[in-house]
Amino acid sequence: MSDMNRPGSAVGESDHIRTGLSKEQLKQAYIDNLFYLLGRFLEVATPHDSYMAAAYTVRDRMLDRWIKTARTYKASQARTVCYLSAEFLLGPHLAKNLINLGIMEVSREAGAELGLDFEAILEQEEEPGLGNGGLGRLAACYLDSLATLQIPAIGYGIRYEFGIFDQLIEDGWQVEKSDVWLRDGNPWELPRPKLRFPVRFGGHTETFQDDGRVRVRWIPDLVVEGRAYDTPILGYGVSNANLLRLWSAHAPESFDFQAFNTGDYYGAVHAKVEAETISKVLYPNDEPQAGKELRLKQQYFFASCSLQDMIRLQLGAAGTLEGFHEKFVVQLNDTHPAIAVAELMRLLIDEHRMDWEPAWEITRRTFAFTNHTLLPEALETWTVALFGRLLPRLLEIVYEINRRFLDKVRMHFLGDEARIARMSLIDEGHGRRIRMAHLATVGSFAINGVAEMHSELVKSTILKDFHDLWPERFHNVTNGVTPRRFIIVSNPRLARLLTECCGDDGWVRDMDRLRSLEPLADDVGFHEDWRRMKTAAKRDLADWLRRRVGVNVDPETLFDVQVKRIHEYKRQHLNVLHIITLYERLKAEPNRDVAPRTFVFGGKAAPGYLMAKLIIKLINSVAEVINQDPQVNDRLRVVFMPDFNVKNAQHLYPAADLSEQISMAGKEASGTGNMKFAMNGALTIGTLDGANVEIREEVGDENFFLFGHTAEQLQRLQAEGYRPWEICNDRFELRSALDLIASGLFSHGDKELFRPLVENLLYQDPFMVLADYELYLDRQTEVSHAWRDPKHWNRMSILNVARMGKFSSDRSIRDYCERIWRVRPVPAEL
Ligand code: GPU
Repeated sequence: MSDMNRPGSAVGESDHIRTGLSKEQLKQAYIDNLFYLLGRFLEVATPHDSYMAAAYTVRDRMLDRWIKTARTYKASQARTVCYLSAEFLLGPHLAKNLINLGIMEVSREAGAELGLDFEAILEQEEEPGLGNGGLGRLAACYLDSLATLQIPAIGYGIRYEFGIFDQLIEDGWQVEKSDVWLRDGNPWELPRPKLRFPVRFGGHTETFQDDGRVRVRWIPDLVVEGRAYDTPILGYGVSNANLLRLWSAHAPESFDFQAFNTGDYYGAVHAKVEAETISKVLYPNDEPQAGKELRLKQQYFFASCSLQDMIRLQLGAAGTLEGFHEKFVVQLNDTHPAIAVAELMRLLIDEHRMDWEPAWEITRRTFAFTNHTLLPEALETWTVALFGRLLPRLLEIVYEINRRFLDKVRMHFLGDEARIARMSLIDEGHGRRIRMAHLATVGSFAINGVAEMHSELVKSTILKDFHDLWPERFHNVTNGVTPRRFIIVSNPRLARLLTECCGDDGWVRDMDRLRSLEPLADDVGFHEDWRRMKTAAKRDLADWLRRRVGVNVDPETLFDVQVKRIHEYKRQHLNVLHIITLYERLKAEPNRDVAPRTFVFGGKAAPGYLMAKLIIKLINSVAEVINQDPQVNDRLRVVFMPDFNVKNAQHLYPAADLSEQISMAGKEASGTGNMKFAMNGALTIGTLDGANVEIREEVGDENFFLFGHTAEQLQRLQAEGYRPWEICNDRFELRSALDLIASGLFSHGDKELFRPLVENLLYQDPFMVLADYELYLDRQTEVSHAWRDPKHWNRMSILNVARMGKFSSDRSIRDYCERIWRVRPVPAEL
């Protein structure tokens, strides 16, 4: 090894083996890493070795930027955004980092010259699936935009040893397999073994005198240590690289020697196991609330570690905690980290000997809270009993926050006892529970929803009383997704076309520039390019489905896609009812002229959510019958893509013609898949729900297939006494579709299998599938007609892409910076 290669030699020179970006340097660095980090050489390297060496080669180039960014931020003394989230659904790093570094093409060439199969290397990466769905993926998009916009930011979360389960489909049913993403090593993270903080659980509290003041001491019965693992997050086309810091739980010492020496070997190891369980596995429920003790432990664990880390940084820089809120703003990603409000109070008061008032002043000026759901069953509460047993000191603090808060409420709404009970942090009605959304709201200077409609509903429903009290604290920040992953990485053909049309790649950082595509919407030559691009993506998907799922689909057909978590409110079963109706129409009238379609579904069901699992089984069962029926299978195909995750999703967005966003109006806070599809040129069939409303506003009513009752209409229907079975009486095709499921046609004659699903729809239908069925079918008929006119369809598709600029996560992050965080860019230079 030459001097230059040795650690410690100056970095930052453009000719350096660890930093240089030329093809020759990349090749040399790759071989060097293969040799020194993996103990291999080209001729014997496995695809996984190649992936690791490539990843280290890329990481080296990021570290350089990361260190310089940290220095720049430190010197600037700017405010840092801390994004606290129980989930970060990052997706594969390698391709994304190559893009953000601007070395995708040169790396591809370097790989080719070394005789490497570049695609196979990218394929090697295990998905870091530290999230369930929308909320976790949003956090990942926001990290990308924060770095790209050069905002000093840290993502804080949990380094789960097992992420979201892998989904297998066996006999049409979902089967869960644990996700061992760390098994072959994670080249993107840097362990920080010296960066560790204690986190207490259980035990009791006592008071003591200190300088004439009464203070509280918490004597826990378990102390867990949080250790930091850092992952650099590089911005696109800039030198800024931010930090994602994830906490892993450990026992402070591996053995309790006292117990060990007295012969209690198992007892001694027990504490270690108990501690390490905390970061073992991600809870696989999106929109959760199971009330599990371990979940509360996870929440407190990462909130506490993150705050202790911020305090360390603040004391290191300023030597005092005064002005903490000027140096840090903490965004709570839903209520999962809301316990941080009470924990910051505890740290300031108990550990740093502050008085209540100044501590509260700092706390409520530090936090901001994003709500991501209105579903009543997803609003987190913890029983006082569990909370007090696990976190006795935090319960005292929550009570004190509540006492002072309710005094204010009492004064503001003189004598309105009902309101006081509704607003209390403690729900006295359901066995005494702590309402985490109320804690987050009371402890935050800003509260926001994730789409216009959702933010309005937050103000008028779940947090209405708080909006009456503090209207100025309520905001909207509509979600967005990053075009780096969801256009450039996923859909390179579209990216190239957009760059050609815009004259340069400026659209990647300023998606509003795609408006310059609008004049091309009627250009015959451009239509040809558009068609070619789309068809190529559809061929790729068809190949992938053949290889990976073993099904054949025809790229000439309309690709109609619904991928997202399986949930009744998202109404995958409404989509299935449409398919069954088409099937029946074709069976009754074999020569009927219908636009040939391929229906693609994908998504995981929470393992304990039986109805969602039955919906998966229904989709697969309908697929089995239809795909094998020669009378229709040239015009209808149904595919369930197993294990929907970020990696697999990237094959879908570019190939979709129609995006299904058919949730019950008022239930989907925003949705973000709707954005990913539309910015890749799919047309949307959707309800007036979440961000669909704004997408339609942007792309134009005439380029969007709207259907369904509004949230208000549905509410009225429900208030009047909704009787779904009556709808069937006058809708012959609906009745018939439900009967067909019940008849056993899709279950080898078994009439029982789908009975719970059919009866639920007929007699409860909590998400009002039947109420929207006819409107949905009518709209789908229009979709089919539109598909028959490719010129018109392409025009709509082009206009969708041209007008989706608002839904770049860069816009969302700018909104947060201006409306909530009050932070500015701090550019890092190489
Ligand atoms: N969402 Br709360 C999740 O994915 N998980 C959750 O625990 C909660 C909300 C989703 C919403 O369902 C979806 O509408 C939204 O687009 C997304 O969060 C990001 O805001």
